[in-house]
Amino acid sequence: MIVRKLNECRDSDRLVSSETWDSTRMLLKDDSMGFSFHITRIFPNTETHIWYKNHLESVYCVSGRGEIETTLDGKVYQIEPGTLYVLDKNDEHYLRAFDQGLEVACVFNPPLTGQEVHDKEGVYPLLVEGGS
Ligand code: 9YT
Repeated sequence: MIVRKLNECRDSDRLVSSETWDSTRMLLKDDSMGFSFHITRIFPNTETHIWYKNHLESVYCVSGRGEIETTLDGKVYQIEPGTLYVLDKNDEHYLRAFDQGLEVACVFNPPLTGQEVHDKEGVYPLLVEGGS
């Protein structure tokens, strides 16, 4: 049995930060579950370019509002509490958080090890801009 508390994880090296988000990696590869689990905060009024070429990811919105735009076809999907989006095709996308920011729960397959650098993951924070 594994039991972890978000606040305790945030006080450890499980918390990683970027220009436009931070993420607490509550479950990682060395837990041997076959997936990793993260609580990620996307900062208010930001846009992040994300392309996880080597990972599948599901993202559930706990709070806040934003949108996701898939770069291949330009489709825009609204994100609100209760929305799940699934990058089942390793979809390259822009993730935008509006005024309140976003808090999301993310699952990765294969699991992250915790050592990934952003470029290797395909995460490229771009810019901070006005929100919608
Ligand atoms: C929203 C999203 O894609 N979050 C991913 C988790 C975060 N980038 C991390 O832990 O690396």
